[in-house]
Amino acid sequence: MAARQRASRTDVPMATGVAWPRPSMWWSAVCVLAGLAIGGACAPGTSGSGGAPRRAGRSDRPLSCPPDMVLVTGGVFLSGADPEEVGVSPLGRALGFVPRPVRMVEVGDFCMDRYEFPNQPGVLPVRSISWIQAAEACRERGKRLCFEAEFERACGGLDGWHQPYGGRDDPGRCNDYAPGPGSVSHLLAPSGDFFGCVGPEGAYDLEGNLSEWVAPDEGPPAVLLEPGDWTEPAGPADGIVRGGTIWPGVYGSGCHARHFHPADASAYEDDGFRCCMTPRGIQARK
Ligand SMILES: [Ca+2]
Repeated sequence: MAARQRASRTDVPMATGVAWPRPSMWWSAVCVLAGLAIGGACAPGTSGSGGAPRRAGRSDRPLSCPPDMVLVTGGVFLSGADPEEVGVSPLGRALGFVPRPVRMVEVGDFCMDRYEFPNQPGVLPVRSISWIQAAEACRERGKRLCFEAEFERACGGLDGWHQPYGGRDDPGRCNDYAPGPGSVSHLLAPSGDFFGCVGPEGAYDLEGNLSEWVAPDEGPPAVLLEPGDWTEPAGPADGIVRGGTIWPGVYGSGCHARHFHPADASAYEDDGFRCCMTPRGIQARK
């Protein structure tokens, strides 16, 4: 797929580990210097390998998810991005479609649908659905909409990558670089067709294809580094949508792209969703 190269969050491949002091480095420093142990996030083995971790002090049972979901272990991760890194246009800024501020955030363990709803590989995902309808569809399946912090964690990993596959754009790897305008029905891909567009734990299409409705985080997330004026950008509407879509939008693209629509709006044909739930083996979130 033809695509344009855009400035990425780091111009150094993350695989080399030579990027500017990204969170894993900060994180180690914080753990050592501040002695933090919030949520076990400083402990080894909490970086989301998709295995069956045990959470000290929370349960003796290993965590597990249904086979069509991925397990994402909780902990502290880098949330947010600068608008320039995400590619927010002047119009997007004027509309308030900007990423969350850069900060460390804690999230609990969760299960996430491997694909956009209806979570079936090779099937076109559901679109033109309101936030309210999406939340109900998840509820009917014993799940819930993913929280915003969960989307960020599953997409960008612990290091807050710009894309689900890493810190540097690889145009065409996700379905988010459609050249020029086109109909969504023509450009939308069946779930999993972009097989390289996968996050650290195995969730596909977190970037691109459809941008995704998410639920607002429950309670204030923990801010562990650089405390200060971390005012959450308020949206112009009550429904949050995360990630890029088929083409670069006014709100940019990647794991940190963020925009808003009214929760009852179903007219946006490039918006979809996926469901999350609490893993088996720990108590349900309050
Ligand atoms: Ca998506």
